[in-house]
Amino acid sequence: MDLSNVEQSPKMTLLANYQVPRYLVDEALLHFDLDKSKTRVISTLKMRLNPESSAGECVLDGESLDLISIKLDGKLLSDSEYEVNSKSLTIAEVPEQFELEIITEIHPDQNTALEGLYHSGRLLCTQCEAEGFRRITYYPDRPDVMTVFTVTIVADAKQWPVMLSNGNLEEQGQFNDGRHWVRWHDPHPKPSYLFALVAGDLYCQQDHFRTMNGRDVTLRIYVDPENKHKCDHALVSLKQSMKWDEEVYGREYDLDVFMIVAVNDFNMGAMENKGLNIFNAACVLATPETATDDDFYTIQSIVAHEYFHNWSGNRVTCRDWFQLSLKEGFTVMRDQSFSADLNSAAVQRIDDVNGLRSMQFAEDAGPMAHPVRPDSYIEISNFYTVTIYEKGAEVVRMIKTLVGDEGFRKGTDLYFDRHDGQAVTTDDFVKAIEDANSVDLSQFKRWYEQAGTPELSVKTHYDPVQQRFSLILRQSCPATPGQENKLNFHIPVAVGLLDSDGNNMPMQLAEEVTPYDGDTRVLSLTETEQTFEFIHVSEEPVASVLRGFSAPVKLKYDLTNKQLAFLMGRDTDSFNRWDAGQQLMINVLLEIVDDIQKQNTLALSPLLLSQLEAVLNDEQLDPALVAKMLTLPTENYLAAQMPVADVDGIHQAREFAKRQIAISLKPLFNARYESLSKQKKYQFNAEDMAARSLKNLCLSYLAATDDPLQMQRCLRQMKVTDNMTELLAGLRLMVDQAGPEREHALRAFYEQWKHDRQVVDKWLSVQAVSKLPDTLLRVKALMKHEAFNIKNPNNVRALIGQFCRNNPVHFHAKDGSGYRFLAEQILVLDKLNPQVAARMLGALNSWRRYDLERQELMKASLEQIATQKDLSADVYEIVTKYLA
Ligand code: 0A1
Ligand code: ZN
Repeated sequence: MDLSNVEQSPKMTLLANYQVPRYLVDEALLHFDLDKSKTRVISTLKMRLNPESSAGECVLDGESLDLISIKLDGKLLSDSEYEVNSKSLTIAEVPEQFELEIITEIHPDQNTALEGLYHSGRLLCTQCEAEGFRRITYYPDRPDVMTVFTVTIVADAKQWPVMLSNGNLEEQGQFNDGRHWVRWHDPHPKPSYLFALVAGDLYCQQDHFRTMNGRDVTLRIYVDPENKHKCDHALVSLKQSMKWDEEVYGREYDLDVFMIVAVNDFNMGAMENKGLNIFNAACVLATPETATDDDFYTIQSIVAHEYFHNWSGNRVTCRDWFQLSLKEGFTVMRDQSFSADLNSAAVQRIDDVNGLRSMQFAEDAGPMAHPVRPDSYIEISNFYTVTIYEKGAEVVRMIKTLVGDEGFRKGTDLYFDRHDGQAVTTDDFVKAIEDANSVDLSQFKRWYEQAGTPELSVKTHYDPVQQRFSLILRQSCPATPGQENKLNFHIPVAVGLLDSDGNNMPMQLAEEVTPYDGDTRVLSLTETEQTFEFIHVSEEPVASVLRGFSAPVKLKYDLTNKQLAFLMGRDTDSFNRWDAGQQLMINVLLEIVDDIQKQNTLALSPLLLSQLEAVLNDEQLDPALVAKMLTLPTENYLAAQMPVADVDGIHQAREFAKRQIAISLKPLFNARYESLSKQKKYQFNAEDMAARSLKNLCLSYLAATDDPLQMQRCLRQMKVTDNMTELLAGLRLMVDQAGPEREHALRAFYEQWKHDRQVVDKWLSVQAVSKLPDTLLRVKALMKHEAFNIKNPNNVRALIGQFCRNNPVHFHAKDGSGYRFLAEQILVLDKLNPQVAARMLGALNSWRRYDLERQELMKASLEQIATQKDLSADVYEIVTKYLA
């Protein structure tokens, strides 16, 4: 019986209540008799009292398990000697050192939550982070219990020819009855969340990597046979990651084999199980024909991310789940700098900041706001958030900015060295950096403890007689749930000063005797307000503040549109150039929204137009940057800039601006499109990707002119291209124009690609984000299409998720239809897969930022969910926090 959902009023876990585990597990021998409907697990645990604790009952976690028997030191326990409930198994008395043998049965094919051991397509696989191992067997399922695992798997040899677990393959054999067995041993002690098992009829592509100390590591990717042509990119990415981690962090791989498995049903992107990473198929499989440049890019970074966890997460792991950002923030920061090193650093930074601002800032300003190190949770799965990951990465990045590249490396060396094999805290991480650099980061640590996005306001003053320029920096941070008043942060603010020709000016502070050598310098803001006074400043400069986005703050710096245009054209910091352009666009677009509200005639700022023209004409500028600089902020991001989001006004303003830009610069878009259209075989490299991104951007502007010829152009691009990047870009534009061409293009696309799940998900997504008025009806119809299965998280994200998150005009339709649709789907999903259901709720995170009518409608939907009986802890936690 599935007991996972019976308990109501789920309880809160507090960091303040942390206690060391009472019993430790030195060794775990797991024996699996695999079958998709009933798998038998025999777990033999060598346990002992933790010397840091004191004797008492032994409590093991366990959920949705059929308990068959328990033996303590070889003796079968009777019913009275233990107690089981839906969450745990308690043995009243155990000696100081003992062996437990527990037999349980589980039902992988009934596991739609995709936690623990589950059945996906034709394979069996596990997902144990954060608390899935307790759905496999009774165990102290917490990251600070680290164990050496030996895993034996027995199964029918025909149905399950490949059987994998962590570590190295020790032995294997055949039985006479058609079954076979394997034994895997992982010599590195690990927490249960890193356990993995996979079985199925899988194709394997193999490669090798020679480590810096000359050890040969076998690399294997396992996929469904129909995907055997899709492994090359992931293998290349893996080798790049292994090399980069050696060169940049001195980290070498530590087993003889490294395996990656692709599965179709997966709640997240991928999982770093020791030596056996399991990936959502969409995050690892790619060919130029089936995957876009963005997919290739993302796959490279996720492969790297999971690989980097081998040190930042596995060798040194988290003491408890409040420390999740210890591994995630650090590892995201590592994968971001890997991507920056291998591709364009400027584009990487722009994308990272764009993502942070649009997702994390919204989370930090909403009802689920929590610190990078939270101090309470109801359901830990809800804390795999953009705050833990992306803001966590920014926090580590700031540490690096403060201690410098070399200092940071010294710090991470000490951290890995000092804590290898341990389960530690974010405080331990910071301490290692402090000790290696003799710095004091105690104030800085507030970034881990306080939620909310700080505001950084900038004022300047120039004294032409004294030739002094003052930069007055001020910080504040809004209240967040449970945190009324905030203490000052330690904010690293990177600044440069530009003269009227756009040259960097010297930056000598008044208290310094020698000039500062460099174009950008990092100021530390630690008080509420500080003035930094620069001397020998020969003309009034324009300050370029927060270069490279040196801290995750909201910058309040009242530059005029003219000054923004100047920075957009001249700043030597690429990030700030882009950012000035974005701010200019925001100013212009919000003015248009205002004109729409006042029913004024609309016009587009000639200043913006001339800046965009200059960028488009700049042949020296990386085409990838040109494309970024010509991209208007999203409707969602614009909504977040208004006190009350005006959904329809924003949509109309953005469409208007886009069309005006397109019409005004049409000859230029045309020319650039044509010059980038020289047929060239697809390659995944920064230069070609840049060209494709600019080409597709030009096409999207051309399509916005409503010139019917441009639709022909989209069609032509779809016909002649050899890659998904250009094919999908064409389709996306066609899907926004009603008419027979649209229907034909969609049908043809589906016919061509219906055998390919990754491509079919794209087909669902483009329809979900269409601007056409009947989109919700279409989405509902697609839910009945053969291409859609509500049990598959990728399908749900592609269709329902895209509609709710990336189609604001339709999701926020005034009649509330979008909200009612979401609520209905969440209630269905919650019974199947609580994690996916809870994630979908995120679309309502900012519900209090809309007009009162919409707020009422959203609230009604939230209440409809909240009053449902037997909600999962996942959905319960989010919905109650939203309504609080
Ligand atoms: N540790 C993984 C993310 C992950 C978390 C939970 C999962 O299942 C609920 C799966 C994956 C990572 O950071 O890549
Ligand atoms: Zn991770």
